Amino acid sequence: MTSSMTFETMFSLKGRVALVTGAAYGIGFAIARALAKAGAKVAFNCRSRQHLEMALEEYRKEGVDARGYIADVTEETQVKDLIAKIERDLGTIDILVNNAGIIKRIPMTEMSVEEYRQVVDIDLVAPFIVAKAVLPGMIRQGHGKIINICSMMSELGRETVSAYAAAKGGLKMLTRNICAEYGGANIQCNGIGPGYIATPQTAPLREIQPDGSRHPFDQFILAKTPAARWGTPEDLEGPAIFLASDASDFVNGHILYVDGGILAYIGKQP
Ligand code: NAP
Ligand code: GCO
Repeated sequence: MTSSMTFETMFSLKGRVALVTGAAYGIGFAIARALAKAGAKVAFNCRSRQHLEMALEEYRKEGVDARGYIADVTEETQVKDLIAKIERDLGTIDILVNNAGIIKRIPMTEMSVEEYRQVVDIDLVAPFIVAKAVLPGMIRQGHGKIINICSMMSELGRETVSAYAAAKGGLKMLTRNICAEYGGANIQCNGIGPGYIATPQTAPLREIQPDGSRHPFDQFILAKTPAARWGTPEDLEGPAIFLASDASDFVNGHILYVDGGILAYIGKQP
């Protein structure tokens, strides 16, 4: 805690402007809601008008005055326009959460190059595009927080997720490189590595089987997780507030794994 901070202010985001990409639902929605509850003015984007309208209603129900924008994070022109609109509507962005992401679960021998490129474009190239667009404003104002949403697959491989693991491994190193390049401008760039979280992205891995049993992968994750449960988007709220706040001003280039202990555990003996 630096001399200008008090315990009451070190986790406060009052007066800060936050952009959470892909925050129409899932992890991004929970993080954007948390940053707003901590005092930030929040903006989010997604590609679908339907998702945007649904999300705005959900934010309103939660008492969050979020600003929503349609923008595809892989399109640099759309991202530049997005940042300009947020700066017009809310002010210079203090906090960026690169959350938007997809996964394709296809064996490499069956995955097309186009499918591989689509995943890498969204999960690795887009965080570069968005960070590049917000860094000038952070440098001008002398502070900034960038949080990249990484993954267990930033550390581990798994069958059928080659593109995703390559992208999330690269995102870990992009996080460290932004730290290296802009730490001197008082910009902290860290990652959050969620474990297995119950969202639409992982719904296929949790489907109840025809015989009423749990999905085999669901059972596998429960055996691999010391907490013996799937994470929820809400489990990521505190870590996100910490990395977005003054409390983490000397934390840089770090990937904070929020995984219930998966990475520390060999797995329950069958
Ligand atoms: P999700 O439920 O599938 O939500 C993804 C969000 O990203 C949606 O709002 C989607 O909205 C948006 N999006 C996708 N492509 C986009 C694009 N090109 N431009 C703008 N928005 C885009 O995913 P999630 O489970 O919440 O995951 C969020 C992040 O956490 C991802 O980076 C994921 O890799 C990571 N993660 C997830 C887990 C997990 O277990 N769920 C664990 C570790 C890491 P539109 O489709 O409307 O654009
Ligand atoms: C998968 C899952 C994971 C999670 C997450 C784990 O198919 O293995 O979707 O990739 O989404 O990334 O941290």
